[in-house]
Amino acid sequence: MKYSIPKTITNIESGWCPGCGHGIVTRLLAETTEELGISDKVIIVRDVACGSMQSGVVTYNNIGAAHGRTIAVAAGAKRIRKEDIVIANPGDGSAYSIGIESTMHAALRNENILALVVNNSVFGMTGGQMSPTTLPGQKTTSSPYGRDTSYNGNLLDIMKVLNTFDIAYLARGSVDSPSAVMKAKKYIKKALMMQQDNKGFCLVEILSPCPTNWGLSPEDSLKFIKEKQQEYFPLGEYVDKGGYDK
Ligand SMILES: Cc1ncc(C[n+]2csc(CCOP(=O)(O)OP(=O)(O)O)c2C)c(N)n1
Ligand code: SF4
Repeated sequence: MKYSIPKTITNIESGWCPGCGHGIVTRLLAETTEELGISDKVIIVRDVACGSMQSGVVTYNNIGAAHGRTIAVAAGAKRIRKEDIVIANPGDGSAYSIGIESTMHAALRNENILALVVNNSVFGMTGGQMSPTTLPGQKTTSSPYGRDTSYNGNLLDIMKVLNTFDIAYLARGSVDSPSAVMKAKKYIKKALMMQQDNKGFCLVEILSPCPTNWGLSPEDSLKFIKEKQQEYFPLGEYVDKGGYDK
Protein backbone atom coordinates (compact mmCIF):
# COMPACT_ATOMS: atom_id res chain seq x y z
CA MET A 1 0.00 0.00 0.00
CA LYS A 2 1.23 3.47 -0.86
CA TYR A 3 1.10 6.28 1.68
CA SER A 4 3.19 8.97 0.00
CA ILE A 5 1.29 11.69 -1.83
CA PRO A 6 1.52 11.39 -5.63
CA LYS A 7 3.59 14.20 -7.15
CA THR A 8 0.67 15.35 -9.30
CA ILE A 9 -1.39 16.24 -6.19
CA THR A 10 -0.87 19.82 -5.03
CA ASN A 11 -1.43 21.19 -1.52
CA ILE A 12 -4.27 23.44 -2.66
CA GLU A 13 -7.44 22.96 -0.63
CA SER A 14 -10.18 21.42 -2.75
CA GLY A 15 -13.73 22.72 -2.94
CA TRP A 16 -15.33 19.31 -2.44
CA CYS A 17 -17.67 18.78 0.52
CA PRO A 18 -16.47 16.63 3.43
CA GLY A 19 -16.97 12.96 2.58
CA CYS A 20 -17.31 13.52 -1.19
CA GLY A 21 -16.02 10.68 -3.36
CA HIS A 22 -14.59 12.88 -6.12
CA GLY A 23 -11.40 13.41 -4.11
CA ILE A 24 -10.89 9.69 -3.57
CA VAL A 25 -11.28 8.99 -7.29
CA THR A 26 -8.81 11.78 -8.09
CA ARG A 27 -6.31 10.39 -5.60
CA LEU A 28 -6.63 6.90 -7.11
CA LEU A 29 -6.07 8.28 -10.57
CA ALA A 30 -2.99 10.20 -9.40
CA GLU A 31 -1.53 7.12 -7.71
CA THR A 32 -2.20 5.01 -10.79
CA THR A 33 -0.69 7.35 -13.37
CA GLU A 34 2.36 7.76 -11.14
CA GLU A 35 2.82 4.00 -10.82
CA LEU A 36 2.52 3.63 -14.60
CA GLY A 37 4.91 6.56 -15.16
CA ILE A 38 2.41 8.37 -17.40
CA SER A 39 1.41 11.41 -15.29
CA ASP A 40 3.14 13.85 -17.66
CA LYS A 41 1.22 12.43 -20.62
CA VAL A 42 -2.24 12.68 -19.09
CA ILE A 43 -4.85 15.04 -20.49
CA ILE A 44 -7.92 15.05 -18.29
CA VAL A 45 -11.21 16.41 -19.59
CA ARG A 46 -13.39 17.80 -16.82
CA ASP A 47 -17.07 18.59 -16.81
CA VAL A 48 -18.42 21.84 -15.34
CA ALA A 49 -19.98 19.76 -12.55
CA CYS A 50 -18.42 18.83 -9.18
CA GLY A 51 -15.54 17.09 -11.00
CA SER A 52 -14.38 20.55 -12.10
CA MET A 53 -13.23 21.21 -8.54
CA GLN A 54 -10.33 18.89 -9.34
CA SER A 55 -8.85 21.96 -11.02
CA GLY A 56 -5.69 23.01 -9.15
CA VAL A 57 -5.75 19.87 -7.01
CA VAL A 58 -3.87 17.84 -9.63
CA THR A 59 -1.28 19.11 -12.08
CA TYR A 60 -2.43 17.18 -15.16
CA ASN A 61 -2.87 18.94 -18.46
CA ASN A 62 -6.58 19.54 -18.58
CA ILE A 63 -9.46 20.67 -20.74
CA GLY A 64 -12.73 22.04 -19.38
CA ALA A 65 -15.65 20.76 -21.42
CA ALA A 66 -19.27 21.86 -21.53
CA HIS A 67 -21.64 19.82 -19.37
CA GLY A 68 -22.13 16.40 -20.94
CA ARG A 69 -19.33 16.74 -23.48
CA THR A 70 -16.25 15.39 -21.69
CA ILE A 71 -16.28 12.07 -23.54
CA ALA A 72 -16.74 13.68 -26.97
CA VAL A 73 -13.97 16.21 -26.25
CA ALA A 74 -11.68 13.47 -24.92
CA ALA A 75 -12.24 11.44 -28.09
CA GLY A 76 -11.25 14.45 -30.21
CA ALA A 77 -8.17 15.19 -28.08
CA LYS A 78 -7.00 11.59 -28.34
CA ARG A 79 -7.38 11.55 -32.11
CA ILE A 80 -4.95 14.43 -32.49
CA ARG A 81 -2.63 13.52 -29.57
CA LYS A 82 -2.30 9.78 -29.87
CA GLU A 83 0.79 9.61 -27.66
CA ASP A 84 -1.04 11.18 -24.73
CA ILE A 85 -3.28 9.42 -22.22
CA VAL A 86 -6.72 10.97 -22.40
CA ILE A 87 -9.26 10.62 -19.62
CA ALA A 88 -12.79 12.02 -19.49
CA ASN A 89 -14.00 12.52 -15.92
CA PRO A 90 -17.76 13.14 -15.99
CA GLY A 91 -20.43 12.53 -13.37
CA ASP A 92 -23.41 10.23 -13.94
CA GLY A 93 -25.58 13.19 -14.95
CA SER A 94 -23.05 14.26 -17.54
CA ALA A 95 -22.29 10.81 -18.95
CA TYR A 96 -25.76 9.25 -18.84
CA SER A 97 -28.21 12.14 -19.14
CA ILE A 98 -27.25 15.18 -21.26
CA GLY A 99 -24.19 13.35 -22.62
CA ILE A 100 -25.61 9.87 -23.19
CA GLU A 101 -25.27 10.10 -26.97
CA SER A 102 -21.60 11.11 -26.62
CA THR A 103 -21.06 8.10 -24.39
CA MET A 104 -22.85 5.67 -26.71
CA HIS A 105 -21.19 6.89 -29.89
CA ALA A 106 -17.69 7.04 -28.40
CA ALA A 107 -18.25 3.43 -27.35
CA LEU A 108 -19.61 2.48 -30.79
CA ARG A 109 -16.51 4.02 -32.39
CA ASN A 110 -14.36 2.23 -29.80
CA GLU A 111 -12.45 5.47 -29.15
CA ASN A 112 -9.16 4.78 -27.38
CA ILE A 113 -9.92 6.77 -24.21
CA LEU A 114 -10.91 6.16 -20.60
CA ALA A 115 -14.28 7.47 -19.44
CA LEU A 116 -13.96 7.57 -15.65
CA VAL A 117 -17.51 8.20 -14.48
CA VAL A 118 -18.23 9.28 -10.90
CA ASN A 119 -21.71 7.94 -10.15
CA ASN A 120 -23.33 9.58 -7.12
CA SER A 121 -26.90 9.00 -8.33
CA VAL A 122 -27.74 12.73 -8.43
CA PHE A 123 -26.88 15.97 -10.20
CA GLY A 124 -24.51 17.03 -7.43
CA MET A 125 -23.32 20.45 -8.54
CA THR A 126 -26.77 21.90 -9.20
CA GLY A 127 -28.37 20.88 -5.92
CA GLY A 128 -29.08 17.16 -5.97
CA GLN A 129 -31.72 16.70 -8.66
CA MET A 130 -32.73 13.25 -9.94
CA SER A 131 -30.36 11.74 -12.50
CA PRO A 132 -30.65 8.62 -14.69
CA THR A 133 -29.02 6.63 -11.86
CA THR A 134 -31.24 7.83 -9.00
CA LEU A 135 -32.55 4.74 -7.24
CA PRO A 136 -36.24 3.80 -7.16
CA GLY A 137 -37.73 5.51 -4.11
CA GLN A 138 -34.70 7.77 -3.62
CA LYS A 139 -35.65 11.28 -2.56
CA THR A 140 -33.97 14.11 -4.43
CA THR A 141 -34.75 17.81 -4.79
CA SER A 142 -36.71 17.06 -7.99
CA SER A 143 -38.30 13.84 -6.67
CA PRO A 144 -39.22 14.89 -3.10
CA TYR A 145 -41.50 11.85 -2.62
CA GLY A 146 -38.91 9.45 -4.00
CA ARG A 147 -38.26 8.32 -7.57
CA ASP A 148 -41.42 6.74 -8.93
CA THR A 149 -40.32 4.53 -11.82
CA SER A 150 -43.87 4.38 -13.24
CA TYR A 151 -43.74 8.17 -13.67
CA ASN A 152 -40.01 9.06 -13.86
CA GLY A 153 -38.88 6.01 -15.80
CA ASN A 154 -36.43 3.30 -14.89
CA LEU A 155 -32.87 3.92 -13.85
CA LEU A 156 -30.00 3.39 -16.28
CA ASP A 157 -27.42 0.70 -15.63
CA ILE A 158 -24.76 1.50 -18.22
CA MET A 159 -23.10 -1.90 -17.71
CA LYS A 160 -26.22 -3.60 -19.11
CA VAL A 161 -26.02 -1.43 -22.21
CA LEU A 162 -22.32 -1.27 -22.99
CA ASN A 163 -21.54 -4.92 -22.32
CA THR A 164 -23.10 -5.66 -25.71
CA PHE A 165 -20.69 -3.24 -27.44
CA ASP A 166 -17.33 -4.05 -29.00
CA ILE A 167 -15.24 -2.07 -26.48
CA ALA A 168 -12.05 -2.85 -24.56
CA TYR A 169 -13.01 -2.57 -20.91
CA LEU A 170 -16.06 -1.98 -18.76
CA ALA A 171 -16.07 -2.12 -14.98
CA ARG A 172 -17.80 -0.72 -11.94
CA GLY A 173 -16.02 -0.03 -8.68
CA SER A 174 -16.89 1.76 -5.47
CA VAL A 175 -15.20 3.74 -2.71
CA ASP A 176 -17.37 2.53 0.19
CA SER A 177 -14.57 0.59 1.94
CA PRO A 178 -10.77 0.28 1.82
CA SER A 179 -10.99 -3.02 -0.07
CA ALA A 180 -13.43 -1.53 -2.58
CA VAL A 181 -11.10 1.44 -3.06
CA MET A 182 -8.19 -0.89 -3.84
CA LYS A 183 -10.31 -2.78 -6.35
CA ALA A 184 -11.46 0.44 -7.98
CA LYS A 185 -7.81 1.43 -8.35
CA LYS A 186 -7.09 -1.87 -10.07
CA TYR A 187 -9.87 -1.20 -12.59
CA ILE A 188 -8.55 2.29 -13.34
CA LYS A 189 -5.03 0.95 -13.76
CA LYS A 190 -6.14 -1.79 -16.14
CA ALA A 191 -8.07 0.69 -18.26
CA LEU A 192 -5.05 2.98 -18.54
CA MET A 193 -2.83 0.06 -19.51
CA MET A 194 -5.32 -0.78 -22.24
CA GLN A 195 -5.17 2.75 -23.58
CA GLN A 196 -1.37 2.50 -23.67
CA ASP A 197 -1.78 -0.72 -25.68
CA ASN A 198 -4.36 0.92 -28.02
CA LYS A 199 -7.09 -1.56 -27.10
CA GLY A 200 -9.97 0.92 -27.41
CA PHE A 201 -12.80 2.37 -25.36
CA CYS A 202 -12.74 1.85 -21.59
CA LEU A 203 -15.42 2.96 -19.17
CA VAL A 204 -14.89 2.65 -15.43
CA GLU A 205 -17.76 3.79 -13.23
CA ILE A 206 -17.14 4.46 -9.55
CA LEU A 207 -20.04 4.51 -7.06
CA SER A 208 -19.31 7.61 -5.03
CA PRO A 209 -20.87 9.39 -2.03
CA CYS A 210 -22.52 12.80 -2.18
CA PRO A 211 -23.30 13.35 1.53
CA THR A 212 -24.47 16.92 0.94
CA ASN A 213 -27.24 16.08 -1.49
CA TRP A 214 -28.10 12.70 -0.01
CA GLY A 215 -28.69 14.41 3.35
CA LEU A 216 -26.52 11.82 5.07
CA SER A 217 -23.35 11.92 7.11
CA PRO A 218 -20.17 10.82 5.28
CA GLU A 219 -20.27 7.55 7.23
CA ASP A 220 -23.93 6.84 6.46
CA SER A 221 -23.28 7.71 2.81
CA LEU A 222 -20.84 4.81 2.59
CA LYS A 223 -23.51 2.53 4.08
CA PHE A 224 -25.98 3.83 1.50
CA ILE A 225 -23.60 2.83 -1.29
CA LYS A 226 -23.09 -0.64 0.14
CA GLU A 227 -26.68 -1.39 1.13
CA LYS A 228 -28.72 0.50 -1.49
CA GLN A 229 -26.72 1.72 -4.49
CA GLN A 230 -24.95 -1.61 -5.04
CA GLU A 231 -28.28 -3.46 -5.08
CA TYR A 232 -29.06 -1.74 -8.37
CA PHE A 233 -25.49 -1.27 -9.58
CA PRO A 234 -23.47 -4.46 -8.96
CA LEU A 235 -19.71 -4.10 -8.86
CA GLY A 236 -17.29 -5.98 -11.07
CA GLU A 237 -15.72 -6.25 -14.50
CA TYR A 238 -18.20 -6.60 -17.36
CA VAL A 239 -15.94 -6.45 -20.43
CA ASP A 240 -12.21 -7.16 -20.28
CA LYS A 241 -10.29 -7.52 -23.53
CA GLY A 242 -6.92 -6.75 -21.96
CA GLY A 243 -5.88 -10.24 -21.09
CA TYR A 244 -3.63 -8.86 -18.34
CA ASP A 245 -4.89 -11.29 -15.69
CA LYS A 246 -3.77 -14.38 -17.57
C1 LIG B 1 -25.63 22.59 -21.10
C2 LIG B 1 -25.77 22.64 -19.60
N1 LIG B 1 -26.86 22.10 -19.02
C3 LIG B 1 -27.00 22.11 -17.68
C4 LIG B 1 -26.03 22.69 -16.92
C5 LIG B 1 -26.21 22.71 -15.42
N2 LIG B 1 -25.47 21.66 -14.77
C6 LIG B 1 -24.19 21.85 -14.34
S1 LIG B 1 -23.58 20.52 -13.55
C7 LIG B 1 -25.03 19.66 -13.79
C8 LIG B 1 -25.24 18.26 -13.27
C9 LIG B 1 -24.08 17.67 -12.57
O1 LIG B 1 -24.31 16.33 -12.25
P1 LIG B 1 -23.26 15.21 -12.61
O2 LIG B 1 -22.85 15.31 -14.02
O3 LIG B 1 -23.84 13.91 -12.18
O4 LIG B 1 -21.98 15.57 -11.73
P2 LIG B 1 -21.79 15.78 -10.16
O5 LIG B 1 -21.87 17.25 -9.93
O6 LIG B 1 -22.87 15.01 -9.44
O7 LIG B 1 -20.44 15.23 -9.89
C10 LIG B 1 -25.97 20.42 -14.47
C11 LIG B 1 -27.33 19.96 -14.80
C12 LIG B 1 -24.91 23.26 -17.55
N3 LIG B 1 -23.89 23.79 -16.85
N4 LIG B 1 -24.79 23.22 -18.88
S1 SF4 C 1 -22.27 18.37 -3.85
FE1 SF4 C 1 -21.87 16.16 -3.67
S2 SF4 C 1 -20.62 15.61 -5.48
FE2 SF4 C 1 -20.52 17.85 -5.21
S3 SF4 C 1 -18.70 18.24 -3.96
FE3 SF4 C 1 -20.44 18.10 -2.54
S4 SF4 C 1 -20.52 15.93 -1.93
FE4 SF4 C 1 -19.22 16.08 -3.77
